[in-house]
Amino acid sequence: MSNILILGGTTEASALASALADRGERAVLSYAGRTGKPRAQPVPVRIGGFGGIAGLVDYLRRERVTHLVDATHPFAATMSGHAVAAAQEAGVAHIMLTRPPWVASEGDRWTHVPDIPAAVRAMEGEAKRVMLALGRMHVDSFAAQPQHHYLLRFVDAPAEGPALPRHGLIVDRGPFTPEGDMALMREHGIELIVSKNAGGGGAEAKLAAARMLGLPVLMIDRPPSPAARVTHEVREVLDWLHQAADRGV
Ligand code: 3Y8
Ligand code: NAP
Repeated sequence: MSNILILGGTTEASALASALADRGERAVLSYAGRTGKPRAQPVPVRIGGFGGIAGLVDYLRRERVTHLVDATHPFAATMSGHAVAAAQEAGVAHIMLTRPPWVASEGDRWTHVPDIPAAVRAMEGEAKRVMLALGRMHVDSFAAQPQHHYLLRFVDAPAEGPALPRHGLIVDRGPFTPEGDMALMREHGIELIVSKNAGGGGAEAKLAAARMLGLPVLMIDRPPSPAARVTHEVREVLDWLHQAADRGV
């Protein structure tokens, strides 16, 4: 009998949880606890860190997890590194369920930067109206470029105001729509969008909106991903689970 731990926080993780619930598989979805009211799931949910690699190894052993599916966001690099190491140490089958990076298409005006600090450096220059669609965790880095007016979008209302002298704040969770993001960009006179290369469908609306409005995008490339088995398809995770089970792992 499989006992699956899904490291969640993405559209793909939720889709996998639904597929496993439909099949009556035993699974738990794990959130870090970054948001106040994470989306309800059709499988049991646990919330909070494990306590590093050692904490995750203890959890895997204590809960007799048989399969670990890392379906975290491509920028959740620490969690993904811990998952590979802990699965190895605990002898638990491991796979990453992620989504391919976005690739610029006809009409896109993207400038790629390797990481958040490079994005901050690229913001040198005269004041602009910028949609900083990075969520809450990295906003303070942009205080180094206070000349811009930033439009921020957080999942939850922050306890205190962001450390940016000129900003507007939207509290909303995705998935978003191109029409909604176009209206937002027009309403706020946005001249530049800053985005992580998250991939997937839940955050790409802003890219379609930028393309339709002919706006430039500063695209932050993903951190390196650990060496591991990777798939982009829920179907392939289900096949893997049965193969692994057949092999008795
Ligand atoms: C807590 C769980 C689902 C998953 C939905 C996806 C899509 C909507 C789009 C913009 C970009 C951003 C942000 C974003 C999206 C999905 C997905 C995705 C981007 C929730 C969720 C958790 C989080 C954490 C949150 C971060 C923040 C990032 C907002 C739930 C809603 C910007 C990433 O306030 C905070 O501390 C928020 C932190 C990490 C990045 C940041 O640096 O602020 N996601 N987002 C997860 C946990 O606790 O383990 O509350 O239900 C999940 C989703 N957010 O099941 O439907 O699949 O990516 N999330 C980015 O891509 O740049 C918004 O505004 O255009
Ligand atoms: P991170 O920097 O890679 O991880 C930092 C620490 O947070 C981890 O070491 C772990 O703590 C804890 N953690 C992370 N994900 C967890 C999970 N699913 N369950 C339990 N603990 C978790 O992670 P992050 O970038 O802060 O992302 C946190 C969550 O938000 C993840 O679920 C991710 O999928 C989701 N998310 C992130 C982004 C983003 O842009 N980063 C976007 C959308 C969704 P311990 O060391 O104590 O175990």
